[in-house]
Amino acid sequence: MKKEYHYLKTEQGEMVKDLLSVAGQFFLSGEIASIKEFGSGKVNDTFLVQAGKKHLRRFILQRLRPQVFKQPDQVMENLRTVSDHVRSKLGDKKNMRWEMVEIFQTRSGLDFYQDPAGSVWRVLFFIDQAETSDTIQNSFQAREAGFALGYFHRLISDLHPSRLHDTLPGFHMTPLYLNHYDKVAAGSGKASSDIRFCHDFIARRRESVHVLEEGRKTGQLALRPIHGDPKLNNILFDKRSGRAVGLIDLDTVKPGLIQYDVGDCLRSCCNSAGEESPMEDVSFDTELCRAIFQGYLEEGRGFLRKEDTRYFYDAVRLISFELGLRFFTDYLEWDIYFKTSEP
Ligand code: GN1
Ligand code: MG
Repeated sequence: MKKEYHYLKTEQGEMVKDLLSVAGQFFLSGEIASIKEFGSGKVNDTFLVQAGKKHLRRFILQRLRPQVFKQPDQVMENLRTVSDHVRSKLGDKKNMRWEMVEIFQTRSGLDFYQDPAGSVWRVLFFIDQAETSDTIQNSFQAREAGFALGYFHRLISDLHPSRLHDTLPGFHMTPLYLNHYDKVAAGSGKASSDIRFCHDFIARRRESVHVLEEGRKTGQLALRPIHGDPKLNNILFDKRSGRAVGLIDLDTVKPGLIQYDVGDCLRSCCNSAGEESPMEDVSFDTELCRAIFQGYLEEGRGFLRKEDTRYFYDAVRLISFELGLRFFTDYLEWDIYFKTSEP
């Protein structure tokens, strides 16, 4: 069979990584049928691998972005901890489909491979008969999305946050993004009417960025394991029934405030035009929001406290602002963090 990609072009344009030899750490080289780029993540490099002796199976091969994940071994330890925890709780439930990301180990029995340049690579089992969606289809799907986040939160709610490394210090702490923006903006020579618009937009809202962190400081909100990136296309739906069957992209699972998760899920799913749409098409659909909460709260009853729900409204505004702030700051810094296709 044709080998489709042997090399990965890094952000710097170097052709340095021999994908076949990386995949060869996990599979016998004669078993690898193809390796193709896959997905639309803005951080890691992701490939679909087909491999197997008689029957080909699909796997996800990923390189963790070293500029973002400074301690990729800890990201992998978290993934192992969460994956084992959830799997032990699911037991052999037969009445409902729920998929948990599963690590496929290297040929020497490790959870990841570190290449000579220091990059961490891992392989995950591909989850079949499931799909993701870039735009929300209807209220049924919205309710399922809410259920997925609530169920995931419930499954990890008894995992003590101290068992997880903080792999991205400052991730989802909006005031810290604002501090960083202030420094970058002060030294940036970029100027245009769009840029001025963004600076003004931020100036008018900067007082609001402390709301969740204040809640944490006063003890109203508690640190718990969170997903960290529960946008629509990180939710898996069963191909036939359309029911949500799992959350993927667990690299940002770490101790945090679940309000950021709820806010981010609403930010992503209630904009029925999808994340990559032009600004003028973006809206927030309150009917979808209602459906998401119906799904979420049914699961949430088991672990939410009264104070938790009081912050949900603030959270959706805050996380939308935070993401805008992060992308705009990265633009001012010449796109060193996110892989983007448009200014
Ligand atoms: C990044 O790589 P991806 O698309 O899963 C980012 C998230 C943002 C998202 C926006 C570690 O996630 O925080 O919400 O882009 N992940 C990290 O699309 O920064
Ligand atoms: Mg992500």
